[in-house]
Amino acid sequence: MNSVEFSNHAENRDHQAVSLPRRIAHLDMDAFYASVELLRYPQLKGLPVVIGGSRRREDMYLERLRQIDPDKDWQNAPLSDIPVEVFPRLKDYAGRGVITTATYAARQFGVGSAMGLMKAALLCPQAVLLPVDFEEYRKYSKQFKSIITDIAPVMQDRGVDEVYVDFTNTPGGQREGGRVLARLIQKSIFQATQLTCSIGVAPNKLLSKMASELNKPNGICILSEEDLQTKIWPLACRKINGIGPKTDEKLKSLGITLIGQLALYDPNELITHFGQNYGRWLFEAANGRDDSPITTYSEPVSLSRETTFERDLHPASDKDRLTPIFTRLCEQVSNDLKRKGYLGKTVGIKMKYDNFKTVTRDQKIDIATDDPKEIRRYAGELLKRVDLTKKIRLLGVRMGSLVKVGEWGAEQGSRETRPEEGLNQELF
Ligand code: DCP
Ligand code: MG
Repeated sequence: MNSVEFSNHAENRDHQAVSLPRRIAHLDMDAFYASVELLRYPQLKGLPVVIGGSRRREDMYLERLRQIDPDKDWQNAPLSDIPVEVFPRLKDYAGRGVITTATYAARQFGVGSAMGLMKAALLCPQAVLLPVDFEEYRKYSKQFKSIITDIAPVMQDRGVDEVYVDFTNTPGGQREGGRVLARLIQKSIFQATQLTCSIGVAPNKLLSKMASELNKPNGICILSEEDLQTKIWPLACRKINGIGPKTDEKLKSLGITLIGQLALYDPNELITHFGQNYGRWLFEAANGRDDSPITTYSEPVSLSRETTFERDLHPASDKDRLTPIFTRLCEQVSNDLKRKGYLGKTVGIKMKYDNFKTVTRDQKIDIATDDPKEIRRYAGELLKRVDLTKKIRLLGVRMGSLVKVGEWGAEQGSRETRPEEGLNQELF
């Protein structure tokens, strides 16, 4: 898995003479990774398909394809020619990978994001299992976002498959409460990519995010303040973006499960339990109030890569396996930095033990870097600060305190490549 954390900078607020009612859209692609895969393999349309796990050897398929039709030139055949029966099935999976997403046909069996593949195999053994291909998803992500900004330029990127768009002052953005523009965006994305998305339009970001889920897939939901009690209050508190599992548990212990209950709770009580800021925010959010701005530009604050092993590994006895994995993670983070044009000034590692306890360690470094050897050296140093006597199931490397390559200025020129003195004494 790779991940990017963002901090928001420039914010965009319109200060126009005539103030129109705020119309904020949230757009979220439908079963994104899976839908992109179906563009390659249209023969899988309508079938349960889950995305997860790692890539298998292509030549394994070739062998099976040759068995099916020895005369066909499979090397040069279009991917859409691959017969459905050749695709790997969930029931044949063994390992500890998790589902990133599933097609709607697969979701009917109760499988979905974050579920272990082997657990999902019990629910839907016949589902086709495809590996993740982030490159491909990033490509489509860029494409659908650029279609949106051509139509409505004030857009906030929220990750690979979702954005907020300010319709307020965009031509047509007020028509039918935003439905006309939402339809145009949906249609334009579909025409260009064959991908569908769902859009919610509401007076603020908080409500629009919930609205976009209400008519999924390929839906539009226009939400006004009057709809709050009928459409939002019956939903579980977790549906509010900003209420995580821990808060949800705490709310439940107070007898609050639905947003409507939270909205009618005594705000002072909430402040007692959750503190001044968060307690107040919970109350306001449940009442549909949110004035957070659309931020149109964001810089990553960190880039990280991590991997969960097929089986737990011990730092001493599995050193030979861990060393290349660790080095590879550093190289991947380095590539991510280079691709995005950043240098990092903090190196961090993450380790999850076989008892699921997670530890992280990080260290500021003198000169910002994107060099894989440097990252590897500092990350190796950090290993000395964690317990290496227990088996581990996950290992991660992170670079933080990022600066744009060009903005690092004179110091960048003096960046020295250091000797690899640390490598010999590495712990793994
Ligand atoms: N994703 C992931 N791990 C998760 C959740 C999501 O890797 N635990 C990835 C796969 C998804 C993409 O992020 O395709 C977008 O996440 P969404 O929550 O928007 O899920 P989908 O787009 O797949 O489905 P939906 O139609 O419900 O939006
Ligand atoms: Mg989505």
